[in-house]
Amino acid sequence: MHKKPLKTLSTGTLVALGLSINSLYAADTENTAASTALPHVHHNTEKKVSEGMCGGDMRMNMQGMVMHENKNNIPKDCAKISEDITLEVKAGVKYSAPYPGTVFGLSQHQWHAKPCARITVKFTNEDEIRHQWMLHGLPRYLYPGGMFHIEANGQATVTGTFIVPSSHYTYLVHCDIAQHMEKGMKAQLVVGKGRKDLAGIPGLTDPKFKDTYPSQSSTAKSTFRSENIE
Ligand SMILES: [Cu+2]
Repeated sequence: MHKKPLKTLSTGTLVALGLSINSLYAADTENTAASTALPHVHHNTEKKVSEGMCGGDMRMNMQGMVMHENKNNIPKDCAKISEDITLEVKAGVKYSAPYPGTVFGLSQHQWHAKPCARITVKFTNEDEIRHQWMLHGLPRYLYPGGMFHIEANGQATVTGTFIVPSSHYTYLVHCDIAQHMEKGMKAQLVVGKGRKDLAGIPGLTDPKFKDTYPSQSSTAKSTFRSENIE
């Protein structure tokens, strides 16, 4: 396999590009090609590029992508799938409206499922920018990095499926694009009885570190949502 397209970009450049569709696609193609034909060539470079982003287990099209999807591998601690549920999740600036101080939001910031549930997430992004529904804490033998991840490009719907293990657990869900979690795109998936609620879930829990400048906070609010303040 010829490596010229990847060589023209340094690893640093690719990392800087982050989740740019083109760089991800190039990295994934190179990775697959290398693992079948030339297993050792450029291995380190490719590994760095794909770390935390793919690892070959990714589906992508013009609408966005799904990473580490799992429809059929039942976790080893589950005898069978306990339930099949679908979560319809919408993302966008407009869902931040009920939560002062946030800029982005989700139609819901908490979901419930049974242990060993198979969960399909239908993720609709109503903004013109990218958003993600990224969940952490899954078993790593089934989900590289313990992560399941959907990304929807502007105005697109992307659907993906994963299966949770038998543990009662509260999983972090967020959008990993810079500042989106801090500005409201943080949520939790409670499986069974869950554990402790996570901090800073809009409408549910207080942030770990509260703002200490209330006057500035109210100024920002009136600027950002001037249409609500007549
Ligand atoms: Cu986002």
